[in-house]
Amino acid sequence: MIYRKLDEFSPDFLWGSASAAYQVEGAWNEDGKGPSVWDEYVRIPGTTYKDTNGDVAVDHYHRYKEDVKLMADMGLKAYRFSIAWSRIYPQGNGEVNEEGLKFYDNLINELIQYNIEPIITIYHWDLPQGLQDQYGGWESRKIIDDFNEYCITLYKKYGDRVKYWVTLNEQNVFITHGYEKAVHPPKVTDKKRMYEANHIASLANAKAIQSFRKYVPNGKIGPSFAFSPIYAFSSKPEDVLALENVEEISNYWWLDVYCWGEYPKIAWKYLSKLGLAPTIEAGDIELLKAGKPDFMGVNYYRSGTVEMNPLEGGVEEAVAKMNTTGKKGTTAESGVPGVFKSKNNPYLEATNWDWEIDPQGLRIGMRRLTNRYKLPILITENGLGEFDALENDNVNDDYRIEYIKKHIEACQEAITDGVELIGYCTWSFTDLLSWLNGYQKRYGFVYVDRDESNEKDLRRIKKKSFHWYKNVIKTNGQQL
Ligand code: BGP
Repeated sequence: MIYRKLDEFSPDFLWGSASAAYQVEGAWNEDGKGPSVWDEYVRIPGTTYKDTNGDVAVDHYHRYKEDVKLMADMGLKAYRFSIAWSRIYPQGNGEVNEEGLKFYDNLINELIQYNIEPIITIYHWDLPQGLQDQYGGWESRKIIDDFNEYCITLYKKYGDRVKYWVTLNEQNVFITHGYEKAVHPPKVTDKKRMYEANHIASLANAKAIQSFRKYVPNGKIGPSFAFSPIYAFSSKPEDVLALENVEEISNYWWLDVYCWGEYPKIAWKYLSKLGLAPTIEAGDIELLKAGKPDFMGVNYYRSGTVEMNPLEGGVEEAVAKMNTTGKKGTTAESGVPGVFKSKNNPYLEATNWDWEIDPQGLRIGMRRLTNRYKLPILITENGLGEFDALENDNVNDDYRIEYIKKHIEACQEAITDGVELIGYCTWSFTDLLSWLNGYQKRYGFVYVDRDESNEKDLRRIKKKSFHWYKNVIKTNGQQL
């Protein structure tokens, strides 16, 4: 629809920003923290851009007060951050590390002092290495109880002050990257193991939500899903079928389980025929159905475009060669014969990392989610990763302003359409470590002076977008 007038953002709309522990904190082995799988993985030569790691990251662990002060200067309404499991339980289970709990306690209090709503992500990929060693991490059902214990510890400690909680960040990404594409730990390429580990993660998610009801009865909880709505490359029916295939296998496979406690029928049959569907034990479906979320967290960066891929002679590469250098056009084609083949969308510009820029895709995606699941949505991540140039202590990131502005407009259109949107968190507040792309792919409103080879002084410098977003918040989205 095209409207003459758009609905306004609600007065309590959460204008926020997000980060993740491993990408900002540093202090990787301080105050009793145990190693995570990422602390180990980054030490394997060649796994990350220029072998970067998060040992120091942007030193948020030591500078959180300065960072929160900057958030307060901006007038930020919400800050989404993750808790490092191995700060709380150094081995993943067993004894609690009080110093770890204290760090997040201080951070939460600091945020509340400035009226910034804390949004906790319980798990943003940094699994304690101890659990990987003890029983293979997400591949063992033992993790369901350990994750639940960890969650309960957090609920008891912070549930009095924190209303919004995110369970798993991008289960669809950490599972596919970890067990199919082998670009995240534990660096496995085995689809059967992937679908089994994924089912276990879904059960852990559901159990954590079930416990939440008991310990934080007035809170709101949901997972964050990496959502790319899919388009057909042409109006040819077989291309539309390819779109349906990818929605089934790459989106509904997770979303239906979160929201309905059921796997999508067509994808289930297809994966069963290939012997890839996960093992369902007695009680699993009941647990999934008992762990429904209050909202759907959406991490949106781009849409996807596909056409049909022939069974014989089609593109075989299930995993696109990723562009981790910022050299435009270095992403290779991917596809599954008989299912889909990825295409560049000729109507969309892409970033230097080949991510299509598509604000209407966000609106389309949120409408699809609303129609199918009828849940409120919290945008838990959206932003532009680009090279930034620091000149005379200024960063003129007009391209980032343009990107975020267009996506906020799409949010307002979606609200006018009838999407119930709780808030919008940009990725990210300060610059931070990009898992595979080092420090040169920047997302923040605040520049952090460091690069891959030199930690420099880690000074914080407000970019042009900082001042722009400050005004967006001040006018509750009326001035973009
Ligand atoms: C999401 C992750 C974030 C963040 C973001 C940007 O998938 O949840 O942690 O990294 O993507 O991605 P990248 O750093 O690869 O550009």
